Amino acid sequence: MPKLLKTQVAIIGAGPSGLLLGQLLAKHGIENIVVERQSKEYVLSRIRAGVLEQGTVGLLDEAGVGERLHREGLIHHGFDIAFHDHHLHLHLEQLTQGKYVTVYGQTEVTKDLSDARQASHLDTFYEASHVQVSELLTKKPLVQFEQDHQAYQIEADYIAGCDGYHGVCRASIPRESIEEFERVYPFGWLGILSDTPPVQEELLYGNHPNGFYLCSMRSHTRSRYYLQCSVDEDIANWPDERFWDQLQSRLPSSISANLVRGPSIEKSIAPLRSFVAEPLRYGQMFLAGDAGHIVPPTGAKGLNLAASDIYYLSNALIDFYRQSNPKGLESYSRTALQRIWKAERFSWWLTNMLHQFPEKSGFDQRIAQAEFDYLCQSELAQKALAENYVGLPY
Ligand code: FAS
Ligand code: PHB
Repeated sequence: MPKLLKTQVAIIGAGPSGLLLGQLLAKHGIENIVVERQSKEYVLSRIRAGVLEQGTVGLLDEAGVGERLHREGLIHHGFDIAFHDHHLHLHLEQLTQGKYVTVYGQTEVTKDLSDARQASHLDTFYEASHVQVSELLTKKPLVQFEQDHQAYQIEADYIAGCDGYHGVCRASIPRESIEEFERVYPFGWLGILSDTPPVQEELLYGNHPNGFYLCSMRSHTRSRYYLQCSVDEDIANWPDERFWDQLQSRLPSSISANLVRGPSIEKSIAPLRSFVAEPLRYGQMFLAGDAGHIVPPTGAKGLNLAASDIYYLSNALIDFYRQSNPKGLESYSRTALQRIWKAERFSWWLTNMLHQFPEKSGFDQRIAQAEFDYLCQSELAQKALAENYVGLPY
């Protein structure tokens, strides 16, 4: 016999989207339950995004989880782009009249959010299996799942599908009620984490004849590097030495000697895709974050788009419960999708400029070179890139 639970908002997924939504709703007295398929340890072990827009930082502050972020996060006023051996520095603060980004790993964001949720004693079910959502077109949608051999059923007013690209929520929407747009890239990113000082203080995105590379970091002593690799790459073929050799060969000659090698503490391959589902609502269920869209990580938009979705959805739910005003819920999908598609465009554009496409013709490669040359010569082009990188307004 299932244990019957009731709540106002049932949140599927304890990644950054789900946990951030849960904190913002709880702060306004809106009951919510989070249901997560994996263990808390597994969720916190994932190494993903690294760059936060100011809007994301502001939302984390509002959720009451900004203290460690402000203490340990690194403010970055610019970043570099290299094309073969040519180096361009983008002064974000000058190009955007004072905006900047913060380098603080998604792992830390998720940890801060899950610690805050635990401290708030809010209902959270980790290691939930057989998660199902149903009755989505009724006023009382249901979430069913099992945990520790006990069946549960949650009756809610609304369901927030924050369960990522491979989650159950989007998959539960009838095919005729949702449209999906996708572009799969013919390569992946091979990422490595190492306790070594970053090769330079700010991020460096590079396009080299052997492929894209990114030099990022988590702190002054922990580096995060990525190499473009083939989409079916076997990570077993990438011992640390091969990674370091390949990265060093792609770096501009002016800094390659500064690369400090060390043992990898994490190594993984992420596929790259652009993906959007429309609309981001089905009956009483809303999709937010990776459950509704995916961007190639080139523009550092994935996590930040999840944050703006949660900004729109949390405010819409607060207006509904506090002011009996449903307008935000009715317009959530349209409002969120407007910002999503602009971030999809930016991420697609930067990915095309910075990666080597196996099937690309000489014409396409010269277009990518011309994009970079135009960027180097035009402050207006740099301003356009910078305003997207720091994050377009909500
Ligand atoms: P998430 O995928 O983070 O979280 C969804 C949660 O739902 C997970 O914990 C999952 O276990 C859970 N779930 C799934 N199915 C469920 C079910 N049936 N029932 C219950 N729970 C379920 N973005 C960047 O900006 N920069 C990067 O470098 C970057 N690298 C990435 C690398 C990888 C491998 C991936 C997959 C993504 C990367 N991203 C990056 C994007 C990433 O940061 C996402 O945008 C971010 O995790 C979005 O957060 P959520 O929407 O919470 O989705
Ligand atoms: C990262 O540090 O993981 C990172 C930074 C910027 C990106 C993608 C990933 O665009």
